[in-house]
Amino acid sequence: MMNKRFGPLLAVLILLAPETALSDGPVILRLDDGTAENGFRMGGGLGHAVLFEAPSGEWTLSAVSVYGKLTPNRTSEIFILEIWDDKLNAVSKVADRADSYFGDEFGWALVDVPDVVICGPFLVSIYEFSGAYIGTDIGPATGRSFITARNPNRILAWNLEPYHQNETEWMIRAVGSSPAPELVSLKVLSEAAGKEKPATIEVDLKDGDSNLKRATLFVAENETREVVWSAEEEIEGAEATARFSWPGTLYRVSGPDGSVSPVLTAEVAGVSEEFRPLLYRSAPCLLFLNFGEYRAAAFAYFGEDGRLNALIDEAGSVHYVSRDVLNATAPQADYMAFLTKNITASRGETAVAFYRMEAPTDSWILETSYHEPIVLTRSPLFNYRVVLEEVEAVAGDYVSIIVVEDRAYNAVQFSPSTRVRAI
Ligand SMILES: [Ca+2]
Ligand SMILES: [Ca+2]
Repeated sequence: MMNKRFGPLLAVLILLAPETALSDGPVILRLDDGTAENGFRMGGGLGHAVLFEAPSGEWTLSAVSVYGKLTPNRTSEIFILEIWDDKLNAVSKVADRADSYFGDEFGWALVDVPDVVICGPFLVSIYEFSGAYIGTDIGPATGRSFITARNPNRILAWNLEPYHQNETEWMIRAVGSSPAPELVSLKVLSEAAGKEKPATIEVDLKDGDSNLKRATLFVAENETREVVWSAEEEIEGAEATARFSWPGTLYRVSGPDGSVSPVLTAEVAGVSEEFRPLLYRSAPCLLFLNFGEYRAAAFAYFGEDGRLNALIDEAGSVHYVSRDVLNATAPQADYMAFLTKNITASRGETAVAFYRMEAPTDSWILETSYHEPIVLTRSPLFNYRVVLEEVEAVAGDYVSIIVVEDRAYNAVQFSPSTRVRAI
């Protein structure tokens, strides 16, 4: 019921210019975490293969990124890279010199492949004939990294002891593209923002392959470029209109020892009537447990009255719920007993750091950082005395930034040239 919010946006680093889309660049599919714990060469005509799924109906694969390095005494000068469809037929391939792409140190090589339109699952495999090591990410893995062989094309049994398939990820990524959301029109319907009459922005969008997903408004102070407000709207299909309003306010979180603002929040969707007053708004945050020993991306949930009512991490683990939430769930339950057993957010050992975002003038890249952490020093019986409040934004000019995403991981950014104004 509590959906993940902001995650994709926080990962998005995009350029923007007034009323122009600049980020319909390629999308990178990856299974690895970006750091190599090891490197392997197969030799013997065997391949390192990774199974991906095209993120939209027709996705054009244009390149493959491989993390690798040359083998010191290599017996082969060339490598072969192949793209296989779900029936293991090669649909695109490249053969080239290994030393044109790899060096003596590990690094990412971008290998251009003949463009191929892909539907559904596909395999990317590289045969290095002992000429190169392929970077290997060891840790929790998807089980979608394989060992393959060609002619006939086949997937072989895993035999890389002591490494298991479910802890090994080849550092091979697929680079491709699909139609990105496009702007039809962007109108600032009302530029003065006040509680009575909010600033209103309307954006008409279209998408060539009909998989619109979400539009998000960010409002940033013109001078400092700090984002003070965000709001998102789910959209779908080939055409959509998103309408945003900003009442000239921002959110502040106060704890017993001070407050932080602006805090970016969203109204919680899909909550049943009885929980709605308790889980009204959520804010993405970083949760520090055991004096910072453990940290997790999480969401803080606040009630309509502003009180902190829940802390739930990205994986869905509940670290705190208030007495009111427990009462609504299980009226007979003893909160003190529940606290001892189920609450991992221990008083004094837990802190919550809320995100802040900036849109610097020089780069126009939305940057994410954190506010000072709020340490939960008071009792969970009193919601740690942490409260969310809506307060007036400083009067002045603000810029608005709209990020539009589709279900194929495209994220495009637009900004109207008209500013909005807090009055
Ligand atoms: Ca790793
Ligand atoms: Ca699309």
